[in-house]
This record gives sequence, structure tokens and C-alpha cells, in this order.
Amino acid sequence: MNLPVKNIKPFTVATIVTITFFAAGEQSIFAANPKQGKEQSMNVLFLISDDMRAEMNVLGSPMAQTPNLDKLAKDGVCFERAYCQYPLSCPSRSSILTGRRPTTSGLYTNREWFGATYSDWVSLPNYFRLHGYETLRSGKIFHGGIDDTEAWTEGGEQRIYNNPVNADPPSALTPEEWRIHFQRRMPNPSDVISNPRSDRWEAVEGEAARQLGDTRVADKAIAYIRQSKKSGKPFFIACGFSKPHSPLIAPKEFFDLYDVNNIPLPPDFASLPMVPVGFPAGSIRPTNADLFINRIASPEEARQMIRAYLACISYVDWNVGRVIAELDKEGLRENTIIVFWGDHGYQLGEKGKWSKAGSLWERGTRVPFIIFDPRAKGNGQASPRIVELLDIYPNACRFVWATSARRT
Ligand SMILES: [Ca+2]
Repeated sequence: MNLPVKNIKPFTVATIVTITFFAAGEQSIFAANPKQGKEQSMNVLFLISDDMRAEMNVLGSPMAQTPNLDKLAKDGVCFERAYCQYPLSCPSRSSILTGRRPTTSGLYTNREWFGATYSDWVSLPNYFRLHGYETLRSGKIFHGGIDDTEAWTEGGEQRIYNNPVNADPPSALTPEEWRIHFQRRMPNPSDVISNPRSDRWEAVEGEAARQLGDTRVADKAIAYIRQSKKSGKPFFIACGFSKPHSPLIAPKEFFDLYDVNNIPLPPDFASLPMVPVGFPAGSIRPTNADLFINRIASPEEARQMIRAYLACISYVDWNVGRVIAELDKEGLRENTIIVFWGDHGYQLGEKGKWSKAGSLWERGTRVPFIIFDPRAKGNGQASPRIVELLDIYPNACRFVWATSARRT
């Protein structure tokens, strides 16, 4: 998609911003009306964690050790009640990165490419690119195999899936259909794991630890920061970490932060997916999608898996710290907006579920969301207000459009 800049009109964005913020008397989540001149040099560092629920120390988690994210939250604004639009990667990311709800696009699966159906929609990185930014990609931003390749000035990957959006809504089961389905798929302890690649954890050391994907994702983002410092061009660096998505693999040092014997199980822990009495049958899927697939979670193994998930969060936290440290080192912190978000929540044994897929529970939809804008008056405060990740797109576009208008 190569839309000329003059055709990228802000009226749609302005409309959305009006609905989401100004109608409620709120200000933009990005600092509004900065002084002319200073705004011209603002960059964006866009950090994402895959499958990371709101499990940070600063968000009240007694378990997670997340010093770098906690510091970022305290330096900027931490949104304590932030929610995704859909508890699955591609629908959530497509929604955030196009500013459209899944109910608007009809995109609900991990194999659909929004551009195949809505060729006039401009993704967030493409919006930055069309307004003169270097758009630099490292790691998972859109869903795997569904990159918006043309949106990036550097780092775009060939798109594997070009499927148009299937506009049919997600299927629904009657209670009787669900009962039959559940009974047919009831696992037993001797079942073979259907997805051994996903359903496991591992603490690695030495060269195996150095070669982990997220370490290289951070390395690439660090290289982009150095490169941008030299070029002096405004940048939008998107850095998407793949953890704590399963398989739960992280360097051993992050596992060592947690004593498995001190990992509590959730109060509503169950060894199999269980629908609470009085709730709809579809509120908990009968089979897990990521961990404990077609098998029972013993309390002992559940504690090990939760520990591994926490280790992966601490590993992401370490990588976030490395990237931000490079901003500081290059003297770019004061003219860079940092955004950190997770694409959806996750259940770690709550009601027997070990995944995000299909979860509309609090744990499945609530996400970490932090914005550090060095110019924002609200820095240092947490916001208890409910926000959606959908709010990122209109506010970011409004910021870019205002910056671009001042340049010309
Ligand atoms: Ca995800």
C-alpha cells in the first residue's frame, strides 16, 4: 500500500479521539500541544510483550520480579486497568495497529491479513512512515507470518498469510453441543501431549541462553537506536518480544529468581478446564490451547509452569531494561516516547485454563500498559481509569499528524 501522504486525513482519527477521550473530558494519552520545535524531535519506542498478562510488581503482583518495567511505570504513566480488544494475538494486534475493533473488521483468527480486505486502512507503523519517520521493526509486531511488510523502512518480513478477513462471527455452541463436545475431548492422565513444542518449559544456560530469540530482538532494537542517533532522523522503533508466550524458555538466571515452593496456586485453581456454576458453557474452553494441552495439571507441575511463566516475564523485563538503557546512553531519552503493552492477558490455571484463547475473564483481557512521554504532566502517577489498547492508534496518529503539520 503506497498512499500519498496528502491523502492520509486525520478526520477519522480525530473522530475516534473525540469519542474515546475528549468526550469524557480527558486529555490524550500522549502529551498534547507541546511547544513547537521540541515536538519535531520526538521519537517513539514501541515495546510489546507476547502473552504477558498484567503480572508486574507495580501492578500489585506479589510474585513477579520486574524492576525495569516497574521503573518505567513510575517514570511515566501506568494504566492499572488496561484491556485488550480480543484475547488472541492476531485479532488483538490487528485491532491495536489499525485502530479498528474486531467487531468492525470481523477479524477474529490468527491467519487473516487485514490489508487483504481493507486495502485503504493504514496501519500505525505505516502512518508514521508516511509522515516522514524511519519505521524500524524488530521481532513480533503484527502476528507471525502476517507482517505489514510495506509499513517498515527497515526490518519488514515477507508476509506468509494473505487470507482476507472471514467476516463470519466466531461460532457459538448450544449448551447441549458443548456438553457433547466436552465429553468427547475429556483428557485422561495417559493422553499424549498434542503439542509438545508449546507445552513445556526450559531453563537454558551458556550459548543456548545467548541465542534466545528475544535477546536478539533487543540487540536489533539497540542497533536501531545507535543507527538513529547517527542519522538524526525521527524514528518509530517497534520491538516485539515473543515471551512469555509458550514454550516457556528463558535463561536459568531468571528461573533462579523464583522458588517453586513459594509459588501459590490461584484460589480457583483446577486441574482441568472447568466452567464455574452459573456461567455460560463457552466461558472456559474444554481444551487448553498453550499449556497442559489435553492433559491434567497436577499442583506440583502447575507451580513449575507458573514459575517458568514468571521467569519469562523477568527475561522480557531484562531485555526492556537493555533497550531503554541504550536510549539513555545515546542521550535520546528526553525526546523519545516509550510505550509498553501486552497483546492480551493469560490464565495460569485459574478455572483450569492455561491460555488466553477465548478468555473473557479479567485475567484473559487485562494487560500491562505504560506510556512514558518525557513532556507529560502526569508522569509519576498511575491511572486507575479503564482504558483500551484501541486508544493507542488515534492518539499516536494525532501526535504524528500534529508533528508533521508543524514540520511543513
Ligand atoms: Ca499473544
